[in-house]
Amino acid sequence: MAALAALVDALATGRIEVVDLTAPLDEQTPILMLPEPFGNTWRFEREEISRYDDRGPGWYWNNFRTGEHTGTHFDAPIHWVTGKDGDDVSQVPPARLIGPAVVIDVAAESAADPDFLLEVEHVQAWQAEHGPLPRGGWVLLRTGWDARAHSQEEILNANETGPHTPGVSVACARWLANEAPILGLGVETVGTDAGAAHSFDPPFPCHSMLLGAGKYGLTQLRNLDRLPTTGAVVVAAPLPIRGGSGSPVRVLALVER
Ligand code: 23J
Ligand code: MN
Repeated sequence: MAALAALVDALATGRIEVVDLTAPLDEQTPILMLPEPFGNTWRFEREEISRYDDRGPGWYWNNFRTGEHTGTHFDAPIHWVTGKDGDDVSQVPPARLIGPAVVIDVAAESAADPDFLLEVEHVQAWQAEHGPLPRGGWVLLRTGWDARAHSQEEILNANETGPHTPGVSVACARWLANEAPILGLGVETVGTDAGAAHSFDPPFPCHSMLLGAGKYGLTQLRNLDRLPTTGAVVVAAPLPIRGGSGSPVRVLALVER
């Protein structure tokens, strides 16, 4: 009880701030676009049921349809073939939906090179300065890409050679999956993998290796610049879609001020 009372008090006094890491969801929310012959996720779409009118005089409501991987969303292990025997999104233990988070800031590197890849050496240098990666926690990769989230074109940054967005190298994805004690990886881009990751060996290494190791992904985060390098606590609670590979998610960070 004492810990929760202290939390409630800190929230009321502003000693702990709640930072929303979620991109708003509407018909313009950008989506990943895979090339032919692959299928693609639906955009967020909605249809009005009634709006204080003869279809419902006292009430307003909508139906919506969306992909599991549209907007800020959670990748569950079964999203990838390497994790097919792992948890679906409804099976992720609730205790794993709340955990510590650290921010690795590569915004400057990503501005200079949109194909920037995080390497094991970068993470080791980060750890030398800030301590070990959090056990059961998120690594949040700050690239500055959230500034592009208003535009499908800008966030994908594609040309004739495909999308160019920052991410994680094959070796670093393998290391994060197999050597790091983390819960998962969160990014500001439309997927946890770099734009060029379709051509990596193996392709899409973050998906392949992290989900294969029972870890999770979070995408299209924003406001990572408002988090401390270490010490935030993240609540990421996807919808419990039975058998689902992922879900749109509201991601909240608790930050001590
Ligand atoms: C399917 C295939 C490739 C990728 C993705 C999905 C995602 O990024 C996703 O949203 O999980 S790269
Ligand atoms: Mn996804």
